[in-house]
Amino acid sequence: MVTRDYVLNLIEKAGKGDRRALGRLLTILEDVNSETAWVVEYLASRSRGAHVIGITGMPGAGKSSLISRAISVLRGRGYRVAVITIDPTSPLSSGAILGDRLRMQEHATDPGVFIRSVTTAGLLGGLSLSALSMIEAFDALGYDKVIVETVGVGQSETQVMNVADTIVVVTMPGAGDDVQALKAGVFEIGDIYVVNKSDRPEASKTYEYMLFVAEKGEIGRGGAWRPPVIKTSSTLGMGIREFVEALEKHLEYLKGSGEKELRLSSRRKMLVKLLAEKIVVDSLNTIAEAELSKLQGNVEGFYEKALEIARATGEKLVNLRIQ
Ligand SMILES: Nc1nc2c(ncn2[C@@H]2O[C@H](COP(=O)(O)OP(=O)(O)OP(=O)(O)O)[C@@H](O)[C@H]2O)c(=O)[nH]1
Ligand SMILES: [Mg+2]
Repeated sequence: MVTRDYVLNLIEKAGKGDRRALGRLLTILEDVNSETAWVVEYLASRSRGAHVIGITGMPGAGKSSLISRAISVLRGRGYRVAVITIDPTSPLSSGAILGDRLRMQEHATDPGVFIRSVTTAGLLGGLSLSALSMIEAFDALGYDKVIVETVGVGQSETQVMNVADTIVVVTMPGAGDDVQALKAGVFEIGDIYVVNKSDRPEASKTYEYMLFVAEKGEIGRGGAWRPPVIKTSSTLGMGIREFVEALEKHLEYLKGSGEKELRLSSRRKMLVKLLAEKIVVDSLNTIAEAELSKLQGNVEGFYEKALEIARATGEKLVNLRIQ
């Protein structure tokens, strides 16, 4: 049982720089439910307007390496930085999160940097309630930049669009196929496009192509902002300053145009949606388990049974009260 005093104490300590307290708070946020939803609400009410940056792109494009380089520049400018890396929970990808950690390890002892992995994907795939709740925590605790690294393929890319202020799409030089894949998923979502691994000879071709589509206005989310295309090499540390500069410019644009407010409101809407989803699933699980344990042997008529459970869940939800 997580008591209110315990959590408030954690938040206070975390606010004073106690990293263990912050770690514990994040563990509570890893599995938000009806009993702990108030924590997220409390944190959200103390938002300090962090710049939430989503980094997405193909697996292995160099997202983590780029983040690690960018952290150094951001720290040099006095910002506190939090990173949330999202693991797609597939056994195949368990190596990815290790890779993420490894690449950012040099910052592990910096008190102005906090890196956390989220292992649970959302119930419907993609961004999870845990990740969103953690964004609220970092924001409330005064982290200036909250960077979310997403898996790189699938739904999380489009979902990250709903929560981040600035979306960075990282691509790398390679076959035209990659560009086609990129085109299918992420041409419309980025605010900044990065061609990483520009130390490789094929990089200029990819860069030229990206510039070409950028000039034609084929990338980006529409509106007055024209997404820049930046060439970087995380290995050599090239283009990192330009990248951070682009992040800052985009933040200025968001503030100046009033879009920062809009993106905060999309983030909160997403939070409401994911919380609703969680409440429904939790109730369903409780009821289903109780009902299923009553059933004996081979069950026939399972559609009717499923409907019964769904109805019972609905009834339970109607009677649910805020704790
Ligand atoms: N040549 C070159 N290699 C790079 C560069 N950036 C990253 N790499 C290498 O590319 C590989 C993947 O880098 P990561 O930073 O883990 O890429 P990622 O996009 O975070 O990967 P996932 O999280 O697994 O999707 C590593 O072997 C890096 O060393 C770069 O600028 N140039
Ligand atoms: Mg990574």
